[in-house]
Amino acid sequence: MALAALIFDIDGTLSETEELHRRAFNDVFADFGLPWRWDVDLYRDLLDVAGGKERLAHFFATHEGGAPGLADRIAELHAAKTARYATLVAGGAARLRPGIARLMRQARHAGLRLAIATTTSLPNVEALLCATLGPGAVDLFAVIGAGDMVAAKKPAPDIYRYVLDALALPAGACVAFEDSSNGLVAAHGAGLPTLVTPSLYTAHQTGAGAFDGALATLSDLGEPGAPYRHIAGAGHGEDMVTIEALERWLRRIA
Ligand code: XBP
Ligand code: MG
Repeated sequence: MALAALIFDIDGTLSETEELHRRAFNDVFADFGLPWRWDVDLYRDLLDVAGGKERLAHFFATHEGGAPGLADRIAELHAAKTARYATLVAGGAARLRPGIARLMRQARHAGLRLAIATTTSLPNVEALLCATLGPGAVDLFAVIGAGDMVAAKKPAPDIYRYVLDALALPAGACVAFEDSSNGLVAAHGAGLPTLVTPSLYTAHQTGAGAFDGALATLSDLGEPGAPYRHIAGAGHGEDMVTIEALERWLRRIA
């Protein structure tokens, strides 16, 4: 089946945004006079719960005997966090990971469609695309599936199914790009061949058996003169993810 679309996760895949999410959560805790500051180790564990609102609810329910009254203020705290995140991103705090802009450009020239399938809220997607790919970048994407557009977040496959429905394409005509095991499970649940580029917060998941079944697991997508490091699956002995390489790797598993 011919390759027709690339579907990208946002956080950790397009950019190392989780550090900015963590900062935004902590800034909001401080603004609201709340005692918590999430450090890197705690946040890595909290990322097992996909979605900022769900993460806050989980934290409030499981830490320091719960946080009376706060369960009712999650929407308010999360809205403030989303605004803070957008300010950080608009200020230039996020950069695309290696190879992302190059591969997107190549895909568009080849007539492929681009899509997003993410747990993060839509304003975060818009802020990141605008800051990294330029104003109007949202229009480069045929479909953006984000946040609460589906009831069940990753690792449920719902957001990928939503995007496939909107693209009106079978999973076999697409490749998903993910950075986490939650994301891989979600993409696989929708039947998508998936390329994994582990990120700062998911590198610890790169053990034996991790990312099993991924089309390829690579350090990043590679740039001219800055090859990716091959971790598992397809792409051994090569240096950059290109449309030609993806088509070749897909033929091998067809
Ligand atoms: C990313 C997430 C998101 C962000 C926060 O998961 O879990 O929740 O951390 O975004 P993935 P919101 O990369 O697998 O989509 O606070 O807007 O939910
Ligand atoms: Mg991710």
